[in-house]
Amino acid sequence: MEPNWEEFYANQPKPMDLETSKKLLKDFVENCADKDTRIALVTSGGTTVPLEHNTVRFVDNFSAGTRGSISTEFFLEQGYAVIFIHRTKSLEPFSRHFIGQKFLDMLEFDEGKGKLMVSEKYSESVAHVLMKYKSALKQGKLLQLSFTTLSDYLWLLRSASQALAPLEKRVILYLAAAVADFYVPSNQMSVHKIGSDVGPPKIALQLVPKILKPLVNLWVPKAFVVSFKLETDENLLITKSRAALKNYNHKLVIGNMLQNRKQQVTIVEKNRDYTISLTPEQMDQGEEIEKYIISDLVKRHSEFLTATETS
Ligand code: 9Z3
Repeated sequence: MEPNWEEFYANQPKPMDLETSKKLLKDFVENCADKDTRIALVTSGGTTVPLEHNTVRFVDNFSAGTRGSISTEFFLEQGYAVIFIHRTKSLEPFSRHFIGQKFLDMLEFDEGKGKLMVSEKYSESVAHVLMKYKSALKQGKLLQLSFTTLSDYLWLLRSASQALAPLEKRVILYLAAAVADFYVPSNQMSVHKIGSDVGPPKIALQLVPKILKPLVNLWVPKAFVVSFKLETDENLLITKSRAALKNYNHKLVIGNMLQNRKQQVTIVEKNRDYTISLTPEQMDQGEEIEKYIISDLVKRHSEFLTATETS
């Protein structure tokens, strides 16, 4: 039997900071009241599935938040306001450019003047990214909220969707987070660290309810919803993506393969599909596929807005 989403919310405790997040969401959405503002809700990174309440161990996945953080920058570039919901410590827009760099090597301190500066070598690149970041914040165009567990993610997703619902068709949901399919329900989880003294533990994972169903049908029925489908077997990508479209009745599925997700994606609609890819030369030049994905989606969102203007 398919797991029930209402039961999930009835049994999984809310994140402690949900009320604070709801207030931030409310204020952010009010700021986007202007009829011309379009908003993207971008989800990013993987969810954890804790095995214990006092969590020592958890199940996790590979997602680094690359897709979501880059896409957020391109949505902002296209004039969208963005709510970026990401896994704690996964990549974030703008700051991602400096991950892997030695932070302290980028700085210099002038003891005489008591002044801290960015080294000459880095100042142009830092200034370039910093200006974009500060401008997004100043214009009230970027809100970042974070989650760690599957349960936190699903609570936050619901609150964000509900906050955005009044903006109707102006909203695009871009669900790039790698969400766990299996979890241990709160009432079945060990309170303390699972010991090894009684032999190998038997951990029964249960199916996570398909949240796209209430999301598309109840929470944001007018929004332009785009989900992602991740596969490792190429033969399944299109059929599974199309099955998701049929099941949830949203606008688009972006299919991607774990192995080449930075180079190629397939946009799947009910009656057609097409590929967006980077050439090896574009890859070498450091181009990012998200630029082309977002530009395509923005076009599609515009067409959708025009086509439904009177409804
Ligand atoms: C994706 O497919 C994303 O593109 C990636 C991005 C997770 C591959 P990274 O963060 O990776 O850049 O490292 N996201 C959705 C994955 C997912 O869990 N989809 C569900 C499924 O495939 C449907 S919502 O069943």
